[in-house]
Amino acid sequence: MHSIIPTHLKTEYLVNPLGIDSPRPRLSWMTETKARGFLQSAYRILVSADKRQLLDESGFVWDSGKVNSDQSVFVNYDGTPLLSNERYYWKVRVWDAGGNPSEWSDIGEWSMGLLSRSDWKANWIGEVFAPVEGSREAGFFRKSFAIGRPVRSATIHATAFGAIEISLNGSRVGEDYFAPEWTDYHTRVHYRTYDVTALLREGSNAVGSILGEGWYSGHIAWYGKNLYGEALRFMLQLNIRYEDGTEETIVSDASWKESKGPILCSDFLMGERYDARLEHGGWNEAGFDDSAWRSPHAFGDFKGWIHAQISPPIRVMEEKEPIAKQTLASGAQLVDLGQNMVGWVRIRLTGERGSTVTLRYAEVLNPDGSIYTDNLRTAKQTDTYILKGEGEERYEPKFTFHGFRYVEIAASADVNVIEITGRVIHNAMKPTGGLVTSDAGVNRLFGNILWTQRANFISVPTDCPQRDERMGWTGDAQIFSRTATYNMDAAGFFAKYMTDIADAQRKTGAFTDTAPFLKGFSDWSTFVASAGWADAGVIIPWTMYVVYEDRKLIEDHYDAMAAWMAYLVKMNPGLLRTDTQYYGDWLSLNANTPMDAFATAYFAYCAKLMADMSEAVGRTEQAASYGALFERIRARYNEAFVAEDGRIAGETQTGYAMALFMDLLPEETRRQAAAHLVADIERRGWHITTGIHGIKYLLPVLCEAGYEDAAYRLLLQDTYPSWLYSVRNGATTIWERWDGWTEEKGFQNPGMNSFNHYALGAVGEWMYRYMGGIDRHPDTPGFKHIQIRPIMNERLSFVDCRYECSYGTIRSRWSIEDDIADMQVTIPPNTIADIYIPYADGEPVYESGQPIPGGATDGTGASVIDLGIIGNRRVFQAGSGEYRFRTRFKSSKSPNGGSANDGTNRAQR
Ligand code: RAM
Repeated sequence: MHSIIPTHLKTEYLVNPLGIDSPRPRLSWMTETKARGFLQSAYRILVSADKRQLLDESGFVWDSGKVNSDQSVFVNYDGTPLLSNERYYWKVRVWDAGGNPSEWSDIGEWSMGLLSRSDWKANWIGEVFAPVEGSREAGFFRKSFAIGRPVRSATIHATAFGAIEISLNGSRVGEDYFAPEWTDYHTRVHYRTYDVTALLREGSNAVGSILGEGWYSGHIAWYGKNLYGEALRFMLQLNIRYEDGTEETIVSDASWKESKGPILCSDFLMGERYDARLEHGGWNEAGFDDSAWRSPHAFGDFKGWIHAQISPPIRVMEEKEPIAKQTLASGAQLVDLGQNMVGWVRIRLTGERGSTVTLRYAEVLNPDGSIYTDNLRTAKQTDTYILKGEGEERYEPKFTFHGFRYVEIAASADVNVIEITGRVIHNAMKPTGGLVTSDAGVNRLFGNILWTQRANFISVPTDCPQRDERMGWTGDAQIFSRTATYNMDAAGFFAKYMTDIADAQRKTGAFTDTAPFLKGFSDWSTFVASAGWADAGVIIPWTMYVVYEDRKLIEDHYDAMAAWMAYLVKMNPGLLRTDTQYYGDWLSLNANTPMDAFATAYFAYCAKLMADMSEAVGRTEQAASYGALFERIRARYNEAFVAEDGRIAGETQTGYAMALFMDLLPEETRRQAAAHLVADIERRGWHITTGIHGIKYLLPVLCEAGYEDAAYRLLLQDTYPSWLYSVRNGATTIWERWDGWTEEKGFQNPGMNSFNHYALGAVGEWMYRYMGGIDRHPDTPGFKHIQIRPIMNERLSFVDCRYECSYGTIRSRWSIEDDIADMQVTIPPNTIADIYIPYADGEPVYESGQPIPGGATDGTGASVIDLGIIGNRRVFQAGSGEYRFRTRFKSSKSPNGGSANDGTNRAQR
């Protein structure tokens, strides 16, 4: 018997979250066992408000009882109502198919936030703006209080219009940056919850907070400052529970004290200016004399939503050391961190009081070796530190971030910079993917995609992290969303972003092109309803459903999505989508996909996804009507844009790829269209012409149509324009445009030339799903039924890919050596997988050295089932465990073009 144990307990989207406000949180777990073919037949969940009672099983708020079910993802809590500010502990045990119980899991926990408005006893305090463009000082707020008896637990709940950093008795509370992050502050603001039990002590205590501008009043994009308002303010409450059972609440109110301090300005786009001579030593400790500080301004209540943040917070995730330093002609130092990244640097230095150090950040260098800042537009990305001259000093900014690889340090001669460290920030999502191949360029490309995600998952999925933009462009986000979910556990991040999208929705039903939407600042007629952008409101929930089985996200946004579909139908009664301004296949190269064809394709696609999602949440009638709508739009699309010989209006790679991927073509036309697509690629010398949309669809449809070698040629192409062209020229992140820099012309289009834009990195999805071959089964959401279908190609000798889905880690490694295909596959517990193996006529397939069928059992009775031959593959179904298949490769090729694919030419969704 192998041991079985549930692990990786999650509540809602996070491990042991504090302060959630969903009344029936959903519980998920994985199961660990070495047994092959493990399927869960039942589970039992116990939840208690007391850890000891959970351990000795003496008291619960919920005992699910033994539930006969294989569900282990998003099980709804179903016990007695959960209480504000309470902590809950849970454990789970499962049974296998033979009825054998597992061990109990380790204990997971969560705490509830403040569930009703009346639970907030605190007041909004802060400051009214004294407007001085670009130089608003951060406010320091403090309050002393006494603790007279032993504390059992203490929790801080805090929210802010602005960005807040909290401290207790001199220690920073939590590790979050820019809390409570970016939302549509007209509609909603997040709060954060922290356990501060360990920071309190009997006697005098002090709580402090620093309030920066954040997204609330700092610069956003090119719109200037104070987009949401001027009055920076926060609300904080410390709930203390004493050992004797009594409770006390310390709240923000007019009795706090406020002062300015060393942070002379701190702005996301502009940078920070910090004068260490103005520090108040010990300001957040109990003994501090605050008699010279003033009373803060008290504000009335906020009428919008105050919700717990459901996504993981922004944290420092990694540090980078410089790989090179040099002195520039100007005398300034240039530091190279070796990686285009997002965050800032921390410096250790000495120097005289009043001396200044100026740090300027940039992504790339000019030919003369100076930093290239033309592409920043009006963003300054500059931090300035003024020394206090007291020995060794340490500085890093608090309320700004930069997109950079290089830092230029200009300082007076007396300043000695001892150390400089890059601090990498992003929302703290768990890494879930990995890929290594025999090609170093491909590996670097994969790394560049990851780094670009790290750089741009900063509260919202931003287009870029450096210039005066950094907005949540919905088109880029939907195109990259599937790649993002392979790289990291992005379920909570996108669930939060869907709230941003829903909050931005116009009264007409139109979704917007950016979210949060800058109401009143964007021209209300632009940045709305654009094809491929606004459609994110449908595509993202669908993506979260197929990856994470998140049905609740569909339910939560169903009405919003239905309103969007109704808007589209109303605006385009003839079902050809011609209503809005479009960006189309943005940043394509010499290939214009006609706007109406592009937009109509997305219209059809959304109808189809709505049909699927309606089905998923049991709305059968709507499923049928969206299905019918899809068919009607599809028919109109074919009439209007598809010629009899399969040519599609515009004859672009993007046009063909979208039609094939989105299932817009009748069966007979699919092959013709695919042939036209490949002919175009070949005519262009095996180069890509797509912009940010076609790029997602291109390689998958080539593989589905049997042109897998063409897909590999595009991937491995390293002449301009191509992914590896950027890699070959030193890229460490994905560039915004193919032609942002070329050997011939150098930098181009400085107004729109980011070197850290993830959209063209949407090929990451293909890398996992096709090159690695790790996918969900097309009929099943989540990875409960897995499909391992790697597209092997001798241009690479091996690919090793892994992905941690909701059930555990899936691995697919293949290699081709001496004509032998070798596949190592790991399937996680409580799933089954269809595994596609190159089919060589008459050639045997071995699993762990044994020919199959027959003999592929491991003694537990679990076996590998032969599902027969599909196209050019032999398919086996297997349960959890590790497998190793070997067979001949070459003779498996089909006669017509060397395809080892099954040639089913399916549409993909
Ligand atoms: C640019 C953004 C983004 C794109 C829009 C249309 O400003 O950088 O990538 O979605 O335009």
